[in-house]
Amino acid sequence: MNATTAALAADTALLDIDEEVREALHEGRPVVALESSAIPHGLPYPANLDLALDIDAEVRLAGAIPARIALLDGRIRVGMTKEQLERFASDPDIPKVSTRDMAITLARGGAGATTVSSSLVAAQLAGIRVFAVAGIGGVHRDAPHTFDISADLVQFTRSPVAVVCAGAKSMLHPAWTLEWLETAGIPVIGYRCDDFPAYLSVSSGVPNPHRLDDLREVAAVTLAHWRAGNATAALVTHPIRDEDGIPSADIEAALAEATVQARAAGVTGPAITPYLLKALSQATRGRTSAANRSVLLSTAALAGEFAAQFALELADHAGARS
Ligand code: PSU
Ligand code: MN
Repeated sequence: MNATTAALAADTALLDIDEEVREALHEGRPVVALESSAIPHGLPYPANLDLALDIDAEVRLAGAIPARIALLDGRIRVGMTKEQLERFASDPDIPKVSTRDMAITLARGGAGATTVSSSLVAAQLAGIRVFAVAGIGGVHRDAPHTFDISADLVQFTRSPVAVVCAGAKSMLHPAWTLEWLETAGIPVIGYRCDDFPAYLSVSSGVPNPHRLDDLREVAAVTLAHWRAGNATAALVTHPIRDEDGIPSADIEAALAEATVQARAAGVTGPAITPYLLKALSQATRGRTSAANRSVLLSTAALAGEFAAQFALELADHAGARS
């Protein structure tokens, strides 16, 4: 590689990997990457900080190391410190940064709260193979008019990372999101569930294309996806706990109201997701906040367990080859 080619290659020198995360990756121990966009743009301070710390604790309890991703001072941080989390939680002006916006933030040296898409770019660069998020972005319901399809979906076609989630966010179109994923060749595996979950509700009413009940088998399928040469993501879906899920009829009622408000306020583009999530919480008088907490914690725990199973599967496979 000549100097020009090298200068244009993906550059891990942009990464600031937390020491504990670096060691775990080096030793092949399970690591779960997490996004940071919900921290400044989700709950108010300090509830957002406490929730982020609780999510990290769930990942640890399940036997993996959490690696929360963010952009800081023109660098990609993998594994935020408590002080960094505190800063993100207390500053709502830190912008939401998707893959599209990543380079601008990096080159200018500012801070950025990474979405699923930009977090996956970072996870891939750092060599992390498991990512957790309660609700992925997807095809928005007004997409036929707005073309609003989350960059999360497009990034799945570029990053070989297992995304453990409770389906797509409630305000999205689940059937169109699954169609998009099928077109893109992204495996979607329901872990112990028939239906594609709907984030705050147990079911979106649309089935997962596949169901598996053994997490080690899910790990084996994910590995097979990559061994076959697919450099893309695989989705592992598992719903919110039954007792914490909100009936979809209630979500729909609240959403109808929130959507009217959003239109009246002229909210579009990247602002629409955080706006609708907040409006949903207000319309249900905080009920969605409790559900949100529940699904964030359960997804983080499952991702930790999955990462542990995947590490075993990978070690077995590596052992069989040597
Ligand atoms: N939670 C929030 N605000 C957000 C998101 C989550 O409170 O903005 C992010 C997630 O990181 C997800 C993104 O990746 O919204 C999807 O938004 P869009 O539809 O703009 O791609
Ligand atoms: Mn969008």
